[in-house]
Amino acid sequence: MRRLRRAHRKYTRANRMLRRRVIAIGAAAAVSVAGGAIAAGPVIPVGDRHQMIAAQDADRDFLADREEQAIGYQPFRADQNGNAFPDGIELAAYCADAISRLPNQASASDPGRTYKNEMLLLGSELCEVCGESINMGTVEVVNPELGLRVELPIIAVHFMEHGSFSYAGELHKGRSNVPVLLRTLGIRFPVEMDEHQLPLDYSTDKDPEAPGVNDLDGDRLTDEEELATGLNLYQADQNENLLPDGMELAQRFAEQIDRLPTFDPDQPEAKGLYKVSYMMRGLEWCGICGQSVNMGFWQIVDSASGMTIDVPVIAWHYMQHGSFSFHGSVHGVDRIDVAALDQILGRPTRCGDLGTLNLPGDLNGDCRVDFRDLAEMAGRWLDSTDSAVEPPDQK
Ligand SMILES: [Ca+2]
Ligand SMILES: [Ca+2]
Ligand SMILES: [Ca+2]
Ligand SMILES: [Ca+2]
Ligand SMILES: [Zn+2]
Ligand SMILES: [Zn+2]
Repeated sequence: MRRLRRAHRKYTRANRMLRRRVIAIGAAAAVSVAGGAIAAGPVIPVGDRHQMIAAQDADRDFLADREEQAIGYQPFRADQNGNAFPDGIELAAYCADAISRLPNQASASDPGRTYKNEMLLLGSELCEVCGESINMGTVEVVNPELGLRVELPIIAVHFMEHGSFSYAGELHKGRSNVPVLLRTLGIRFPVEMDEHQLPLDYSTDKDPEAPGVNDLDGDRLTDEEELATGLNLYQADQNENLLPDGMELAQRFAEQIDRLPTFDPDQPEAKGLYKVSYMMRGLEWCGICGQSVNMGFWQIVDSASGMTIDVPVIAWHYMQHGSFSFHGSVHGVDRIDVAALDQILGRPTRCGDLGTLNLPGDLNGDCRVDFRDLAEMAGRWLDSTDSAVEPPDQK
């Protein structure tokens, strides 16, 4: 607890410092802060007094039941991604972070890009929780591509930084429209926006051909890959853990590769699933973060089926960041064969893992059939007039 409090104090101090710096240098500086190659996620504030439980919030995760329904979250699970933060707090912090990174005006080179208009006024209001003086103006977020815009009082963003979509200032009180804000910002899950997650049609001057790809659900797995791996084309987060499935699979495969026993090419053949290390005397640079890795590769071998697949170290670097597409100085722009990798590595089959089915009666998907499922059922029953919902077996 003390550690959390310290982290929180550090977070608020850093925030205050940042704000002071932005005021001192002027608005233009805020843009360059966002120009760095890698965007680290926000620090999630815990146990902050700014956080207020919304009305009708069954799981008390700071998202109202109706909001959860609108954004496709589960109203009876407070921590869907299992990282010990209530989902609403985390999501609010990510929204504040995304707003702080937006450029201040429409971009001439990329007219579809989302931007913000800060409309400061000559006057401020006090935060009713911490007493901080906040400009009484508003910030408008504009998504030209979707034709969406939201206007928020600046005090609302202050509360979002503290993990709350509800806000209370001297002048402005209320709650941000969570579904509209998320849609406008292009946020669906509280996950770090990491620039290693290359768009599926990513190309460079050197590698101009981008593969023609469809990704119906936008989870960074192509339709073809979803079909080949038996995943759902239409669901970006099939196991409902708030991680887009393409990202999740890439990270999981990276971990699995890491854990495989490693052999040198001149060692006698091993049995089972293992990797042979073909490291080379040379480095390769990542096109996103500039980190250098060995320019070599691992050959993954399954002695039972005789299958092998080569995974360049640079591809593994990108998979750790949640991307099957990669861009290195030696291997260029390419994408790993997801179907082949899936076939050779196999997928873990614990309940809740991607591609596994829930137990019958496990309505809230927490891998247990217990009283919580009854609560879920009661909730669904109250919400719907559909009398076809039957109670789960009680054993
Ligand atoms: Ca809730
Ligand atoms: Ca929830
Ligand atoms: Ca997809
Ligand atoms: Ca997922
Ligand atoms: Zn405050
Ligand atoms: Zn990198």
